[in-house]
Amino acid sequence: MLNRNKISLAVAAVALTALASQQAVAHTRLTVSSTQESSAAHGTTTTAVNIPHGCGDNAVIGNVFFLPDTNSAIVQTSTDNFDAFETPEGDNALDYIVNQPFIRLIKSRDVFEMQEFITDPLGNPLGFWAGQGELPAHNWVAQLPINITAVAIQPDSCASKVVFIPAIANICKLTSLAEINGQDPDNPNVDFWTAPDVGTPYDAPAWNYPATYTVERDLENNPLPESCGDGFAVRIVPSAAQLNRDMPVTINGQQVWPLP
Ligand SMILES: [Cu+2]
Repeated sequence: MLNRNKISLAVAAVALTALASQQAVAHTRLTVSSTQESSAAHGTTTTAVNIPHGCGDNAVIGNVFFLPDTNSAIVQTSTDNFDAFETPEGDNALDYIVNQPFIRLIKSRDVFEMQEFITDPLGNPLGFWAGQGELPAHNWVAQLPINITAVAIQPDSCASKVVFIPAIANICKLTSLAEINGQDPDNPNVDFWTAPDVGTPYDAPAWNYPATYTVERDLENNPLPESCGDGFAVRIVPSAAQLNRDMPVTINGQQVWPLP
């Protein structure tokens, strides 16, 4: 009896794992989505924005990717079991991390001919947009390679890990925001992989859930303060102000997406 239970549990586990990895394959994610914290000055994680399909039957003709700007980011902390999150009043991302992660673009023209950095007001690269190329809607996968610079976790904080929520848009038609609002959900003009409920035109639909980039605390070299217990997870999400600032694609001072 015991053995049979064990076997059916194992079968269920395999089935669940298969389901989970299928979901991971189905959506736009980072190929490497977690790393350990590091204070190494030049430490980076090599990863890529993985786009597994078009917007329904529409080919992807552009992409936007950026990390949250910690100056304005929404900060959430986990409550129980690291699953549910709340947004404490007045918390700043730098309460939990020592430094903002930036990106380095790995030079590549495999999918898109044009790439430009998306920067913070000081000129530091938070992300990029890419265009002039095409990912066919079906049976092709695009990988847009980047490095993400190392992040250190605040030693006196209770953060056991920090989950960055990047904002990603797969652009399939150059349209106005109005045409995005009313788009066909089966063959959309753009697929947003962003946090829902931020309150911008770029929020993902509620059924969607965004990509993540997790920085795990190095518990050996940066142990949690005793008073923290097991600690909690922190989630850092681009603010509405940042989404409205960084999503639009501008070439030579002219906004090309969304169409004005
Ligand atoms: Cu998908």
